[in-house]
Amino acid sequence: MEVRDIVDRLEEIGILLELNGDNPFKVRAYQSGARALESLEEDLDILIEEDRLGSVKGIGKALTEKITTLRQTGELEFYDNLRESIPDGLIEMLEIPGFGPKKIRKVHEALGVETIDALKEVCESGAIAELPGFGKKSAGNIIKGIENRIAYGKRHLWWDVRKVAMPLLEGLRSLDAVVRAEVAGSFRRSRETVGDLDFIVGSSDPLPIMEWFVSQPNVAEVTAQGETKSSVRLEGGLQADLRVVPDDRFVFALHHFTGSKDHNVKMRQRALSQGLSLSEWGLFDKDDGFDTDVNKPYDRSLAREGIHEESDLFEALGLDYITPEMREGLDELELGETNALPELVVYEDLIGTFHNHTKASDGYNTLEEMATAAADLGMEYIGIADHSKASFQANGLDAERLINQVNQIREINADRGKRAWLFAGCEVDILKDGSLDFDKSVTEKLDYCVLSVHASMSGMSEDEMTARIIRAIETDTGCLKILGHMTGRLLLRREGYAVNHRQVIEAAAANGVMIELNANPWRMDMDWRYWRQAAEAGVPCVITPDAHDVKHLEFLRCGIQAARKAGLTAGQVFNTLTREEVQKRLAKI
Ligand code: DGT
Ligand code: CA
Ligand code: CA
Ligand code: ZN
Repeated sequence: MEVRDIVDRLEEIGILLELNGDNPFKVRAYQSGARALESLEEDLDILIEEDRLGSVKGIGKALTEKITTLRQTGELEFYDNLRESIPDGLIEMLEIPGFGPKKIRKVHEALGVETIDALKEVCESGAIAELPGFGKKSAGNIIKGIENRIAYGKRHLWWDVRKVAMPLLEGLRSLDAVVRAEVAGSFRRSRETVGDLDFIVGSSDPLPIMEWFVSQPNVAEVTAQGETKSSVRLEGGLQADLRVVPDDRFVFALHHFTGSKDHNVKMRQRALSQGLSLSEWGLFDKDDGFDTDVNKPYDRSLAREGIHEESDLFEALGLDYITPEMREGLDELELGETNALPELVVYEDLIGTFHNHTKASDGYNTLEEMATAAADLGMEYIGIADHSKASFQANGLDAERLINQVNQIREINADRGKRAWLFAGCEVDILKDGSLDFDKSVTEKLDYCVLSVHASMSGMSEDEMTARIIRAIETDTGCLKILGHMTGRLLLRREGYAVNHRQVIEAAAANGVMIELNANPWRMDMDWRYWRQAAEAGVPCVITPDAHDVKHLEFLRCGIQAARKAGLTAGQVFNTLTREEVQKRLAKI
C-alpha cells in the first residue's frame, strides 16, 4: 500500500475509534501517527527494514506493527474488524457537514439512531433538541447538513469519469434507436472534477435505450427508470443520468444540460434581449407566448426552424460557436459576439513534454523506456526531471547522481534510433527559505529545471509561501526554469497551500520563468482559472504529465483539456514548439 493510502487508513481508524467511543488517547495515537507518517523524513521501507520505525516520534509499537502490515500486505485485520463492528449508517453520517464522530456517537447511544433517515426523524420530532449539547438550532443544522450531503455528494476526477463515460457513450451510439448521443454536464465542460454524468440522446424510440442503459454490467443500482429519463449509480459510486429527447430537440437539450448554469442564464438573457425565449426544448419567439414556464403547454410547432447543431443555436443568437470548455458564464458570450474567442490548443499540437521521473528517483521506468514511450505517442522530445536530494522520501538525486544522469542522457541522445530526444532536467526542491536544493554550479549543466515545493508547507501563510516561491523564481540557475505544480493540491484529497497567484505570475513574467500545467489528474495545477492572467503577462504554459511510469504519459490528454478550459492557444503552450525551436531557446540562456 502507498504511504499516502496508509496515512488515510490511519486517519480513518482514528475516526472509527472515536465513533466507537474508544479511549481518546488511542484515538489521538492514530491521528498523530498519521501526521508522523505523512511527514516522515526517511524512506518508510528502510525504516521498516532496519527496525527503526518505532523510534520515529509519534509512532509507537502498536502503530509500527500496523503500518508494517499495511505496507507489506495492503490489509489489516484490526481495521476490517473495527469497520465491521460499526453500523454502515453511522459511517454514512460522517458525510453530513458539521456532524462529527462525537455527535454521531451521542445520538446513537442516547436515541438508538442508526440510519440517516432515523436521524432526520429525531431532528424533526424534537427528540434530538432534548439531548445535552444539542438544541433546536443544531437539529435544524443537521437537517440542512443531510440535504447538503446529497447536494455535495462525493465528486470524481475527470480522468476517472472519462474511463467510465466513453464506453457507455460508444455503447449508446451503437444502438439502432439512437440518432445522436453525447455526454453533457461538467464532464463535457472538462471540469477537473465531476459530480454526475449527464447523457443526452436524440431518438424517437426511447424504450430500448432505457433498457440497455439500466442493464449495463457496471450499473450497481437503478435509482430511477422512466420513459425518457433514467438514473443509475455505477460501480465506484458515480451517478449517471440519461435523457432521451426527439432528435429535433437534441441540440437544445444538449446545450441546456451541458451548462454551466451561469452560461445558461446568460444565454437566456441574451435570447430575451432579442425577443426570443430559449429553453431545453427550443428557441421560440417570445411573442408566440411560449416561455420556459414548464406548466404551459409545449407546442413544438412554435420553435425556430433550422437549428440542427449547437453552432446553429449560437449563430441564431449572433454568436460564434462557444466550445463546451469555455461555457462557465465568464465572458465567453462577449468574446463570441466580437469574434474574439481563442483558437484553443489541441492534443495534436503537442510536440513534446517535460517533467517526467525515472527509476533514478521515484519513477518506475528507465530513461530509454521513457524516451521510447514518448516516441510511441508521437512525441519528438521528452524532458526528464527526477527529484533532487531534499526529496529523500522520493529517492531524490544528489549532485553526483544527477550529473551522471545528464551524461547518460547525452549518450542516449547521441545514439537515439527511434526514441524521442531527451532533455536533461531536474525537479529541484524549493527549500523552506526559498533557496534551491542545488546551486547554479549544478543546475547550469542541465537543459532545464522544474522548481517545486514539496515539504515544509504546513503553517506557512500565503505571504510567506508567495515570498518563498518568488525567491526561487528569481534565483539564477543557468538553465531554463519552469515553476512546478503551483499549489501542491491533490484534488478531492488535500487543498493546496495558499499562494498569491498574481504575484507569482508577475514574478515569473519578470524573470522569464514558465509555469507548469501539471496534468496528473489529481493535480491539474496551476488551476485553469489563472491561466488567462499568465497568458496576458506573457508567461508560457508547459503541459507536463509528471509521469512516474510510461503509462502516465497519457495524462497529457487530461492536461490539454485543462489548457483548453483555460482558454489557451497553441502559441501560449511551450511544448508545441519543435525540438529545434526548444533548443534555440535553451541556447539563449
Ligand atoms: P456536476 O454534475 O455537479 O459536476 O455539474 P453539472 O454542471 O454537470 O451539473 P448538473 O449535473 O447538476 O446539471 C447539468 C447541467 O444542467 C448544468 O450544468 C446546467 C443545467 N442545469 C441544471 N440545473 C439548472 C438550473 O437550475 N438552471 C439552469 N439554467 N441550468 C441548470
Ligand atoms: Ca453532471
Ligand atoms: Ca446531473
Ligand atoms: Zn513534484
